Amino acid sequence: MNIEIIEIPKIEDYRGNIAVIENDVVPFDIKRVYYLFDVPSNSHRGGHAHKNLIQLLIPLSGSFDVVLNDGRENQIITLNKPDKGLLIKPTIWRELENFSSGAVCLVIASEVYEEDDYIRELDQFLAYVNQS
Ligand code: T46
Repeated sequence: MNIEIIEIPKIEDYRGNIAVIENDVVPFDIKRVYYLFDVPSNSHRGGHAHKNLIQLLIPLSGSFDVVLNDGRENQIITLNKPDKGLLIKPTIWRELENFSSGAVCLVIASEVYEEDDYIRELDQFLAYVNQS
């Protein structure tokens, strides 16, 4: 599946840690940053795929599961370390669930927000990946 775990470089010392994301950490120019917070534990986010967008998801705090489907296989990745992010390339269906209390998901994105880039129906996504 077209995903990758990215290690975010960090500087550790007795005062705590700093993780730094510059452009060389992600394989795209950063165009947008957003974050999910105050997510109820029974909530599901995502439930769509992107045609072109590449994103890096980072659990800044707490944990959550990312359920992935590329049209051929499913995979579940638990994100729970703020120095490990999940890179999701285009045409992968994603759902985010099992948010722990206080979880914060930072997302670094390759494009600005564009609704036309979303495929929000699973059957349309499966038709889209099976035609290409
Ligand atoms: C993704 C997961 C991890 C904007 O106006 N600008 C934005 O940059 C974003 C991300 C959203 N919105 C609007 C669009 C909807 O009216 O905010 C509303 C909620 O968005 P959505 O239902 O897409 O939220 P999630 O959490 O299901 O998905 C978001 C991202 O959209 C998506 O790319 O991969 O987080």
